[in-house]
Amino acid sequence: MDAQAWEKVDELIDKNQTKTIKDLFAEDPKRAERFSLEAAGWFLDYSKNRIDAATMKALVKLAEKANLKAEIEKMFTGKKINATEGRAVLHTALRNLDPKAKIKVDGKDVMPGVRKVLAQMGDFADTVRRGQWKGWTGKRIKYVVNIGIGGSDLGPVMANIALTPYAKRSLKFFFVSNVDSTHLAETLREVKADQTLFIVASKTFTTQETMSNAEAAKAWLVKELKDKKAVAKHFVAVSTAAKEVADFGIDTKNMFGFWDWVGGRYSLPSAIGLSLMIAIGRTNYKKLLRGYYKMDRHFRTARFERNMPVILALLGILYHNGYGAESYCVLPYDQYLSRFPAYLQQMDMESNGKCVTKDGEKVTYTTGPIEWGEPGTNGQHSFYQLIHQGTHLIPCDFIGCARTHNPIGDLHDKLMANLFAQTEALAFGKTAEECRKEGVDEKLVPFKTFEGNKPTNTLLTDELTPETLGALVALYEHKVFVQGVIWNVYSYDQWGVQLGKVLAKGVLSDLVAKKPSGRHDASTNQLIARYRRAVGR
Ligand code: G6Q
Repeated sequence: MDAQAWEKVDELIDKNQTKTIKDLFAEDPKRAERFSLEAAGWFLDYSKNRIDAATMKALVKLAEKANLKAEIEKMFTGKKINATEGRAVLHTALRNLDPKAKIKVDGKDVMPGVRKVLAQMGDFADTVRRGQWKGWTGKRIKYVVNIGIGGSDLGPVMANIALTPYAKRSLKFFFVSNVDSTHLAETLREVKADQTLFIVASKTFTTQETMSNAEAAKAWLVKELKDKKAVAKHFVAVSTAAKEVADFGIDTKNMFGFWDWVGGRYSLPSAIGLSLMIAIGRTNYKKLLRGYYKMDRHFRTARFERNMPVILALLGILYHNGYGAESYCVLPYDQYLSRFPAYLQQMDMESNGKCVTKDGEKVTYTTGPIEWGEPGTNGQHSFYQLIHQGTHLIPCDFIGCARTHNPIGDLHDKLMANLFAQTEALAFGKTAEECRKEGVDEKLVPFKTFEGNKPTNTLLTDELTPETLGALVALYEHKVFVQGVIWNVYSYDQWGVQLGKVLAKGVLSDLVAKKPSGRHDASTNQLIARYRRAVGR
């Protein structure tokens, strides 16, 4: 992070210390308008923040000093910005709907491959949706089970729930991720083998959890249908690893490929979205891509002062580095977005949870905020208390849709009233004086006073559709990118995840060995011994 540019931001924080959000609104009647903008179907009101024009200018300078413009171009044009893995970062190519686009990696245009896989997915999704894809006994598919984990699970799960109103309801979708056998067992109780399609979604096709679940599902299917050949009719793969897919017994004709330049947590618009495409159909899927594409173009072309992902990123940095806010909260007021916070959690925390700069030096500032959240209004009845009156500063993003897919009486008005009221209360609070005017007993005044001055962003769209969902995901993807650029960290590797994949193998061998090696620390050895005793080994 550029020290000089940051110093300026810091100075302004100090200077404005005494001004609250309430004061800022009182000073400038045009503030709401001034600090709002529209992009790709989303309206962002960021006026309820501890900012003024000078702070925003200083923050934009920070982005400029990080060469953000050039970095954005490097990503969009396929430069190998994931240097620790020697890879390009091109999830934007997956939704580039310009028929003339050419994007080269190692001298080869990736776009023909992107279009080909998309068409292959569309054809396959059609055959399943129309009942033309027959299982081993000749029955049509009714159940689709996606087996994958992390980036090969969270996106499809989140989007499958989000786009329920667009899904073919005669098909039932399940997502098995955890290596806890309960996850698979409970799913298999819900489906019938002869009507089930398993999608094994794994970029590497070596991930322990996914491969173990896929092998177990295969064994179950063969047992149920009493023929090994049935596997070809009930298993397809989404992967970059053709050999491993063939070794598993899946016909590579039924493999949907993607590329090493698609990071797991950015892979929803790749073939990893196959289950989603089967659910919503190729036309709606294309609309999802269109939404992504609109936000991509906005991000690539808008000046920073009017660039939604850049603004969200800069505000995040202001609170994280300037005010010491360790976490931020994402609060969708839409039940269909119930898994959106979990999806963002991976996107943000796996990308910027890094403590070493691109030069291999330890960072001298904090990076990667903790991201969390729940749908409203549920959260209001649990953790909002701490946001309103606790000792931590937790900036929040509120997300709402003007129209509901399920109008029932005035429920939706009530939902949205809660959203708006929360941002109002968080920003403006309630003074002791106001409490007294309401007749609050003097003894209770300190407890019923709300400091306010809590920053929020509000994101509104007319309706949650495939297009607006795509734009929303892209908005946060690019926000995370911008923060990674400013913090000067590599956002597209995940060595911590890789470590987990290796560590468990060593322990597993000791859980099952005739005699454990005893090579771990005393605590781990004790836990292994206790487990072995309990299971009779
Ligand atoms: C995402 C991470 C990680 C990954 C899973 C699954 O960016 O790399 O969450 O997606 O570990 O990996 P596979 O798709 O290779 O099974």
